[in-house]
Amino acid sequence: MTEEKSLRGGLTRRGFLKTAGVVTGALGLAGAAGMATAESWLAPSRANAAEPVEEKTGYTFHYRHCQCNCHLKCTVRDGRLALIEPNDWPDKRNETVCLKGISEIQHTYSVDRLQVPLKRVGERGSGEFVEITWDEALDTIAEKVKETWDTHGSQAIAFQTAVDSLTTSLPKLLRGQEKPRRGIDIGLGNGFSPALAESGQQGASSNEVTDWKNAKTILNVGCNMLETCMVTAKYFFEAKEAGAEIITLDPNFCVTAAKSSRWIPMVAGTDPALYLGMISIILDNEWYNAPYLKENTSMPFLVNRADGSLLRRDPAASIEQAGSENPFLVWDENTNSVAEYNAEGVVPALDFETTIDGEAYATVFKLLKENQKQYTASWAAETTNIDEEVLFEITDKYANHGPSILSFGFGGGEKFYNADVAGHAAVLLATLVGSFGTDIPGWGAGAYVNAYQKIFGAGKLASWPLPEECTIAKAAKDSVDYRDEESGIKFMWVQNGAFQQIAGNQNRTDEWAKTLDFVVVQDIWHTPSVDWADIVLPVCSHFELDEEVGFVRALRGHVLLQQKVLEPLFESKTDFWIECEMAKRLGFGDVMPESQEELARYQLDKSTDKALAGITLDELIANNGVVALKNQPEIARSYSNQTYKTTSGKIDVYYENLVSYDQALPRYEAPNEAYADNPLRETYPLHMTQRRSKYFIHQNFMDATWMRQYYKPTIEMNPADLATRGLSSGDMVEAFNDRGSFSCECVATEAVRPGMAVIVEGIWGKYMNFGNLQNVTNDAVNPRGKALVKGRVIPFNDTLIEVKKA
Ligand SMILES: Nc1nc2c(c(=O)[nH]1)N[C@H]1C(S)=C(S)[C@@H](COP(=O)(O)OP(=O)(O)OC[C@H]3O[C@@H](n4cnc5c(=O)[nH]c(N)nc54)[C@H](O)[C@@H]3O)O[C@H]1N2
Ligand SMILES: Nc1nc2c(c(=O)[nH]1)N[C@H]1C(S)=C(S)[C@@H](COP(=O)(O)OP(=O)(O)OC[C@H]3O[C@@H](n4cnc5c(=O)[nH]c(N)nc54)[C@H](O)[C@@H]3O)O[C@H]1N2
Ligand SMILES: [Mo]
Repeated sequence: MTEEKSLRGGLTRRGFLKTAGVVTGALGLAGAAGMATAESWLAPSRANAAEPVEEKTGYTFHYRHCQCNCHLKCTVRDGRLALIEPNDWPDKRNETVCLKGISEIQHTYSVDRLQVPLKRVGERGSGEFVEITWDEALDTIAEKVKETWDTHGSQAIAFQTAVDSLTTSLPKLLRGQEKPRRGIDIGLGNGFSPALAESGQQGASSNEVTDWKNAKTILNVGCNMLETCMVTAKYFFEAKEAGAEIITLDPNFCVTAAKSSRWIPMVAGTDPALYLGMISIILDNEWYNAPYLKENTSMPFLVNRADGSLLRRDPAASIEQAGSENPFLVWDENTNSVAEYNAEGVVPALDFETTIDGEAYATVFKLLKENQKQYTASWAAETTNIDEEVLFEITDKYANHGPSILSFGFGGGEKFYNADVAGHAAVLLATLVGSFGTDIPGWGAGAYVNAYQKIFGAGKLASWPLPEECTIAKAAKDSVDYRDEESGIKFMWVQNGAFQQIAGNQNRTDEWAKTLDFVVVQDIWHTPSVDWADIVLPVCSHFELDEEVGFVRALRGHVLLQQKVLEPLFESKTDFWIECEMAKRLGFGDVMPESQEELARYQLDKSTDKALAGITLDELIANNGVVALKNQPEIARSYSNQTYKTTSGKIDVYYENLVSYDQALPRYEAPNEAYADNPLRETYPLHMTQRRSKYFIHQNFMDATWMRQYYKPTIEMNPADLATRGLSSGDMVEAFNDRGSFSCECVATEAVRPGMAVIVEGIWGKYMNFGNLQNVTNDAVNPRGKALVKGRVIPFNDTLIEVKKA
């Protein structure tokens, strides 16, 4: 089996075994006799043992980063995980598990589990460690934290976390900057969400995917939800069976495209052109919902043509002032004069211009029409390489055969330099046809890849109170990247996530990591980040606890509880325990709850959210860890009764803060590197994008052998592109550009558009022939990022490469 060989080869080359040579006696110390390989550790328990010696059932939740958060019923025999099944939920629609969940039986005991606290002895990045005690590890860290506070200030500490550890106090206890301008998953949201002032600003959809069955036309643009949010598959098919036409626009024939009613390929990175072209078609054919635009949006607001500012009652006041305090002005068709937009009886003109006190004004709508003149349907067709007739046809369906859904992903077009322009155009497009806040089911827009998780934020748990000095520092304002000097970071605490994931252009990240004063990595497995640590803290998996009750979560319309399935393996400790120990060592005494149980009770009992009213920990325990939130609609929808938290209280499609960037209304911007006529294409002709796979959650599960048998690292290319390079499937290739290179096998597939190369992101370097795929990815910073709500986006997908035989 070549798979087996490459796994073992990988391990011997760089990873665990070499490390274990330095960490003498690590296994013995961990008290896990026989834990030399996952196989031998696993052997004694069988899923269907005839006469189990000792059997118990435990309940926990699984990862959230695949957006699924399945609740698991686990059978433990002789102290070992033996069987994992979906747990019972009050709402049966949620009883889900996938191969990743089931395979935790192997993955939990993986050879790449961190077993003991480690201290770096070699050069940073070399991965040479010696084992130390927990006391030594935590004392060393605490000393370093205090030293950093004193010499550089607390904001010199950066805390990196994703979504899978539920500690809430540690960043505050460190008083550092949390996820400083991370640049991930915010690209489209940066443009989409300000119009709706949606909290979180991440482009979250306006309704749940459960509403898709009420739609007639669904445009799914660059979202592979059947792999990236597998629990939503049933709603996808429910919609299809109910007669919805699901049209997937994707450069590649992804799994979701394959199951859609129709797949329309397009040029990657041209999503803004797609949306702008559709907007023009809608305007030209007057397919927009004019009464909706007048009533619910900023389209009738007057803009000063000279400087782009919106006209207000008091023009001198700050633009942040609430709309009701300093109202925007519109042209009232009743009185033929300017009027406050929110005054009684005003009928605002939509398509209008006038001169007031010698200055020229036009409505937002009028300016939009002018702005769109350059973005004709034929321009959009040429830019996206979608047939003009097809573009017209799908726009007609979208506008005239609703209810319609506009769905985009957090991958794909999100990871381009121009993503905010696409997001802005998308929200405009959806607004033109009246998608938001309507009473008609099945209208909506946004990212549905995580929509099935309480879009209203229902189920807000109370947060544990900490002393005032425990407050997260704001990331330096000018900082657009961790690695900028302006970020001022000296100390990185990587609790969850990785150096290889947080930025493009890995070689630059590596250089930066060498300059840091101190790095802590707190993880379950030996990810590539671990090698960069000064101190490594081994954490319990979601199955292990040192008490009966663990973390609480409120997602998918339910409150979910993590309970003990297994005793902590090896020397691992819970994230919660680490947090409490740090609190003591940083001089905060006993500010933390005494146990996770006390924390869980507090979070539930003190919550002011009506959806949690009356739900107690005891009820959760009695119901195997799953209780439905109170009074939840069967299908959740945002912005009911047309309420928006924007300045005006209307959908604000005109971005006044971006006037100086000429982006108050979306103006087309090409990708940074992967644009059609980039001269760089002569040297690096292939456009490399990354995707996710149902077999992994980013870098998570790379060490899960039961999953890895289905996948090995490959760079996927169109057969024609392999042929011109004299390559065929299975050849070892090197992918490279000026930033760096990596090497793995190539595979020919018609699913990949000619001129493109696709790879699953997150692959650990040790499973590659050499290098990390992040070595080649683009890290260009769009200067507009500073003005965007969530800062600049990392253009991972905006990358050109060449591929040759290795
Ligand atoms: N199993 C699993 N599920 C996951 C994750 C995981 O790692 N594993 N990660 C989660 C996270 S954090 C995220 S951000 C989401 C992402 O969820 P998605 O957005 O669904 O993720 P991707 O796999 O990146 O791919 C989206 C699609 O975009 C296409 N694409 C590439 N470039 C372009 C482009 O320029 N335009 C258009 N229109 N399409 C393009 C790709 O071919 C791909 O089919 O997934 C989440 N779910
Ligand atoms: N080139 C390229 N890079 C990318 C992307 C891309 O498309 N291309 N996508 C980007 C995107 S969208 C995202 S969201 C990021 C995701 O990148 P990460 O944030 O790194 O995502 P995960 O792999 O889910 O990381 C979770 C880490 O936390 C650990 N972990 C899991 N559970 C726990 C726990 O309970 N406690 C602790 N302490 N640790 C735990 C896991 O072992 C793993 O190391 O990657 C980004 N990087
Ligand atoms: Mo993400």
